[in-house]
Amino acid sequence: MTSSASVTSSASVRTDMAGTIAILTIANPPVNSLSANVRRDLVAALSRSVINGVTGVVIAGEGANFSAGADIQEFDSGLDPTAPDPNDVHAAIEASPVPVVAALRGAVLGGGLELALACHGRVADDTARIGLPEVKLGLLPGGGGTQRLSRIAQPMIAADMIASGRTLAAAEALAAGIVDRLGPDVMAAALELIAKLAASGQTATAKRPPLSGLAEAIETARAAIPAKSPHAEASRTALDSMAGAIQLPFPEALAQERRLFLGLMASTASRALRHLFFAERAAANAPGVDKTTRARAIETVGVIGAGTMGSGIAMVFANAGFPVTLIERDPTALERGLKRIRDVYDRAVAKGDLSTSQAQQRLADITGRTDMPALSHADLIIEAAFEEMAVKLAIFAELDKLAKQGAILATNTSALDVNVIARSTSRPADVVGLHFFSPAHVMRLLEIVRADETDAQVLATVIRLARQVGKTPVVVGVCDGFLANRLLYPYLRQVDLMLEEGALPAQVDKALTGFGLAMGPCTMLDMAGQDVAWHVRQRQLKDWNPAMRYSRLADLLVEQGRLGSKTGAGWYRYAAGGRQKEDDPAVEAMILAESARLGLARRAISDEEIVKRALYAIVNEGAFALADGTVQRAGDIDVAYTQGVGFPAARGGPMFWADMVGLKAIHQEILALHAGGDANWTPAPLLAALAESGRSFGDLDRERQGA
Ligand code: 3H9
Repeated sequence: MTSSASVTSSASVRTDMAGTIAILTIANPPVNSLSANVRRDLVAALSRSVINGVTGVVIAGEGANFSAGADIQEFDSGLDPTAPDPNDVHAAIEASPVPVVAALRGAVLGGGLELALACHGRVADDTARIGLPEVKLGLLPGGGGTQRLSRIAQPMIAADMIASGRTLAAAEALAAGIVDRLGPDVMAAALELIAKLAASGQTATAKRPPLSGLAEAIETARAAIPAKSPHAEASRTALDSMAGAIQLPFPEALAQERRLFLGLMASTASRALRHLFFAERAAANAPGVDKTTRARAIETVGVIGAGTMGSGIAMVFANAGFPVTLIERDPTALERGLKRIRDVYDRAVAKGDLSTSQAQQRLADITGRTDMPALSHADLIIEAAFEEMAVKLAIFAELDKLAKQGAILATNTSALDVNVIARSTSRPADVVGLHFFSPAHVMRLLEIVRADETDAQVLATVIRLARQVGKTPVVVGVCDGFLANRLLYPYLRQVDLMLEEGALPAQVDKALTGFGLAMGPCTMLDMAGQDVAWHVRQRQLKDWNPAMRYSRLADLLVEQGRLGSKTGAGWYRYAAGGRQKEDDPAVEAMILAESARLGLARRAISDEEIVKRALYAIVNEGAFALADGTVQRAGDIDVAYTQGVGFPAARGGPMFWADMVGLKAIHQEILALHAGGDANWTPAPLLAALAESGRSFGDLDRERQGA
């Protein structure tokens, strides 16, 4: 490229000259978001360049990314963006007398793509990831994206991108007409394109007509919106806005887009999804660990136990390209585990999700062994054996002898004391809990359990590794059930108590799925196995507070051998071998008999009461966990519940939902429930304190972050 000299720089946009062409570089780390100062500096730099008589302008991003779009942080600070708003920036570009070309690399997302679409041309290298992901935040592209993409991109692709938020690779964007040319040296390609545009004259995108076939593409995309998508409303609204390209003159369509954008921005669903965006990123932060903490190198992984969890965990790492040694002492059980893995990959190939060669590669990365010493070179060893302390301690004693120095030793326990496991070894600093959720290769949540002596480097390593293998890490402290399960215990207790008082399993499930949960609690326990929850209850009953009401209904199920779908019966009955559930009169009779035995006059329980009691129990326990320090942020609970327990993302997680309901109201209702004398409803002092001071869980997170 032509040599350039930096001539002007403002805080967020640098201007360099390449001959008579100005190169404006957005420099707003980490992702060059288009905050108010960037917009202002861009307009100023452009106008200065034009006044100085440049023959063309390139807009680029500093570092690896062009721009990840609007600064999402700004959305909560007021509905009207500080001038100039994105449309003013785009108008300035379109009014430029000389061609303006966007040089695209890395993230070209949301407002970043909208900025590029307002330019007269676009070039990209093959690192570019191009998309309008606004719907994933419950928004629509509000800076002309629905209008300009309709005039440039192949309509079926444009409508799908806008409704689904899907990101395109550079080559796909070229084929769709979004990018004019690709080149390994994006700046050289931009200068060439400017020369070509200057010679041929250029038309601003806004002046072009929408492409034909748009109406049909919009309807096709509308029909493809999944009914249960957390952003279905945003997707539909985004397509309505896109239709403006056909129905209205450009300026009016742009004004309509802005109106619809502002409407979505004020919606609870968008606030919830934006909250989760930041909560997900914050959840990876733990005291004493930050981006500068050195991580250990992880190249090989060992997994102990080839059951459902162990084989799922092996796939998580093989899917990300790690060689995995899977240990199971019994050769038959090992073969069963390997077959389970083969079956998953075969199904993925049959569905077209994986190519045969990808599946073969992943399978080849998993080596089954029956001898523990095969793990002596592994950098990370994850124990996923039977959930019993004696079993775990025996395995860790062996690992302590054979694992290499510096290896990270992890347990996938879902409730046992990781401190006890860690201290049983001579290297407690290397021990951590990695609690995967079933099915491990599908569920995104990974609870990282920090034991008292877990080393900060170990924690930093597993946090980074989690993101590398596509999981969302949430760091939690040691307690019974860690985060997700701990908060489920009081929830499930309320379900059983409501069954005693007058509800039936199908009604409870319907009320909670009606609220948006992916699965009702009775169905969930039938799937997970009633015996699993029974073991937890038996452990807890050992030091039960007699002031807490306890229902033995779920225990009666287990005593009758009704362990859930695997035995053909639990809260529901199941056709032979199937998962199709139906109500079982025997269960209803059992529930009614128990109510009678307790002398409870059964009453109609409304869906509203079911939702409140079930969710308030989670919120109250969440407040206890926040106060005792096993959970750092309310946002962590929201991330865990939306990604691990099927809580609807459009409601932001239980703690965000509680903030929306109002902590004062919830506290009052918990006090009323507690007045009945049941210690299950002992209000968490933290909830009381927040309610009394008019603060929210969100406020608490912000205060703790600032502390
Ligand atoms: C929009 O553009 C609306 C317009 O249509 C119209 C308006 C009128 N803003 O994810 P990472 C932060 S809506 C503010 O960990 P990665 C993020 O919080 C926007 N901050 O890295 C994190 O901060 P921290 C449409 C942002 O490499 C840091 O950057 N755009 C933004 O795994 C690194 O992020 C989107 O929805 C932002 N826009 O992934 C894109 N983006 O270090 C959203 C990131 O303090 N962003 N941050 O935790 C992404 O998808 C990913 O962040 C990206 C990088 C792929 C870019």
